[in-house]
This record gives sequence, structure tokens and C-alpha cells, in this order.
Amino acid sequence: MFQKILIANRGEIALRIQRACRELGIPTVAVHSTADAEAMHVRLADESVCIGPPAARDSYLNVAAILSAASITGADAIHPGYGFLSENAGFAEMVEAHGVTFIGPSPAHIRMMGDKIAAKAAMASLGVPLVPGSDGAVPDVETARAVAKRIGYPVLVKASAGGGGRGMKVAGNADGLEDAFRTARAEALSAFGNDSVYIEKYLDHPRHIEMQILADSFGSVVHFGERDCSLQRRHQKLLEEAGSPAISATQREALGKTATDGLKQLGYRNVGTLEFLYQDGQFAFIEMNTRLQVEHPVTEMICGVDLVREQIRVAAGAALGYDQSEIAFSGHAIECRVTAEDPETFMPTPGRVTAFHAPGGLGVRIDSALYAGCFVPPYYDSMVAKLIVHAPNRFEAINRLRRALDEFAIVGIKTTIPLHQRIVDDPEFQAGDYTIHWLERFVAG
Ligand code: MV4
Repeated sequence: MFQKILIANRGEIALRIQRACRELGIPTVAVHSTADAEAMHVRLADESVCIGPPAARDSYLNVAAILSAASITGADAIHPGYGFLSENAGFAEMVEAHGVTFIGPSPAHIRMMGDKIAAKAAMASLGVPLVPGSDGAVPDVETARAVAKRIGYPVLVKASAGGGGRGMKVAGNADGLEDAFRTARAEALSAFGNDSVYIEKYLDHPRHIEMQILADSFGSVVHFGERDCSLQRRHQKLLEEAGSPAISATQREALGKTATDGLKQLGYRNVGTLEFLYQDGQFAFIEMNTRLQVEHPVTEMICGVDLVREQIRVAAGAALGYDQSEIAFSGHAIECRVTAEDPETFMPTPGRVTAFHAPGGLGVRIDSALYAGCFVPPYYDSMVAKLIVHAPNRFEAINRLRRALDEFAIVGIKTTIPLHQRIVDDPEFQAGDYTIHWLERFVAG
């Protein structure tokens, strides 16, 4: 097992990783920017190192500073959390080149899945269903026209280096195709330094459903079921559920088997998530995430697994020690991402938290680095707390979520708690009747 783990992140996820380390008996090193000197992740770590000024590119993305921090503290592994350097294959390579274990997949797998065209090609070869589209990159408008004619309009032009919604353009018909193609290309080049694009049939009312996978270094791969992440606004998820209100245990089993069989053939290790669009009873793979995700707690709650502990164990060379038949799903879990934003305008609201009271009780979990008196800096992601509830079924989970939201007090800054309260009271949400477009309309209307 590792002697000391450096956590290359901040906020709630840094605390989440520290908690897993502590239960494994592994000391932790926090890194922080000057803006985070008083932050909870620094206070709770065994050691801490200041790695630079507030801007993320100078601190949490500063590879040389992070590697130096690992070296001077004697850390033998680095956990990247999510965001920042978590899906940076070059970083993972450099960590390993310094004789430190990167707690995550191999750099080659991170790189493969970061290239959305390569990821789709790999999944297709492994028998995972895709959205109809181009066979790889589309080099010019003429090819784009031929592909669109074959699959039918509307189509979506996507950046191969994109993901998370950046660099996508819809063409409703042949007249709009050239413009969509050129705009997507230009945006891809300026945003990612890579103008490679591909085309898919545009699905106009899908749900976003993702499968959680875990693999060890010996070819054992299991899944922990799906999460429904359809409730998002401008590609920022607000609420996630496990399981999805839209799919049956039989569908879960089938999709899980497809995903685990595929990743076993790929030789993948550590955690990963396969993202699917689900529409009209069909699943289509779109992307794979090679990191621990923000919404991992809903999976932990229904499976009774500590995914961070599992990540650390398999990175240290341990075998899973269990198989799919031993993973049972129990009840329903829902997560609300509470952000420091105005609940109507979504403008960030950094500032001093003057009082903080977290809800508690049966089936309630709070993952947050806030404390009374802390300062929410303006430099980073605005998520300040995750409220996760677990109950025997979805109806009880929603009831518990309403109760927990009513108890939650964050004073001094505006947060999105009032928006979450409105969602929970909505009959369509309660019926589980929503697609990826539902929330945009809800907040507009
Ligand atoms: C799509 C799509 C419709 N059809 N692909 C957006 C984020 C990126 N991960 C993929 N995305 C989409 N791809 C096809 N062929 C609609 C979206 C999409 C979306 C997907 C998941 C969650 C929220 C979304 C919001 C807008 C668009």
C-alpha cells in the first residue's frame, strides 16, 4: 500500500479523498494556492504545500509545482480528483516518470478517451452501440454532406478534442451544414488547438445516462450501475440520480455487461464512466470519462461501496476481491450540486460564509469543504456542497431530499438551494419524466 498520498485538488473532493486515505491509514499531503491557505482541505491534511498564486493555471494546474510538492514530502502516489489535471495524459506520464503512482487509468487510456473519435472507434470495435454518424474524422464539407445525407438530418458536428458540450454545432438541414461544419472546426481549433471534427445524428430528446465501471490490474472489471445526469443547464449538472428513473434492472444488467466486457478487452484499469444518450429505448455511447466523477456518491450510496478506496486499492496493485454477483443495488440516491450562484441569474456569488448548518439524519450525506467563517474565492468552480440522500425508493428519496434542503443553511452568500427546492416540488421531476432539455425550460419558465 502507499506510504503517503498527495491530493492534487481542492474543495470537497480533496476532503473526500482525505477521508478514504485516513480510513486506509495513509497520510495525506494537501496542495493549495495562496487563495486557499485557510481552506478546509489544507486544515484537515497531514501536511500541506503552497503551490502558487490563485489562478488555477499557476497552482492546481502547475505540474512542476505539484511534482516538486510530491518529491519534497515523499508522497508515493498522487490522486488528481476531478477537473484540473485528472484527465491530462501528459501529467499522468510525468507523475509515473518521477516514480510516483498516478491513481487513475494508464496514460494511454486517458489519451485514447480524450480523443472522442478514437474513443468511439474503440467502443465500436468492442461491440458497444454508438449514435449513427461518420466513420471517424470528417475532413471537408463534401464528406460532411455525404455523411449527413446517409444518416439524415438533423446532424451534430462535434470536436474530437471536445467533450462536455464544448465545440458542438447542430445542422437542421443541408442549408445549415456548411456553416455548422466551418464554425465547429474553427471553434475546435481555437479552443483545443485541434480542428478534427466528426458528425453524429442529432438526438433531440435524449436522457444522459452513464455507467460506473471499476477495474483492477488483473482483468477483473465490474460495474456499479448507472446514473441519470439529464438534469443540467449549459452542460453543468445540477442533480443526479442512481438508478435512472427511466431504465429497468434488466436494461442495467445488459448495459453493464456491454460496458464491462468492453473495458476488459481494452485492458482498462481504475474507475471510468461510459456516457450514453438514451432515447426511444436505445442506448448510444458518446464519450468515456477516465476520472472519478463529481456525482460518484449516488453510486456509492446504492451500492455500499467506497469508490475512492477502491481506486487507491487497485492503483496499489490489489485485486478487486469480489465479482459482479456480489454487487447489490439497494434503494435510490439523489445528489444536488449546490453552487455559490444566484439561483435566478446563475451569476457566481463568491464571498464570506457567515454561518453554515448542514442537514443530517438517516440517509443524508453532505460532501462539502465549507465551514462557518470560510471564504469562497472567485477563482474556481462555484460548487460548494453536494447534498446526497439515500432512501429505500425514489419517492422516499425525494421526500428526504426536500426535508434535507429545508434544513440546509448557508448564510452570507447566495446559493442554488432555492432552485433545488423548486425542482424537488415539480410534478414532472417527481414523475421522473425529463430529458436533457427539461431543466433549461424549467429555469426559463
Ligand atoms: C449529443 C446530443 C444529441 N445528439 N449527441 C453534450 C455534451 C457532450 N458530452 C455530448 N452532448 C450531446 N451530444 C448527439 N448525437 C446532445 C448532447 C447534449 C447533452 C448531452 C448530455 C447532457 C446534456 C446535454 C445537453 C445538451 C446537448
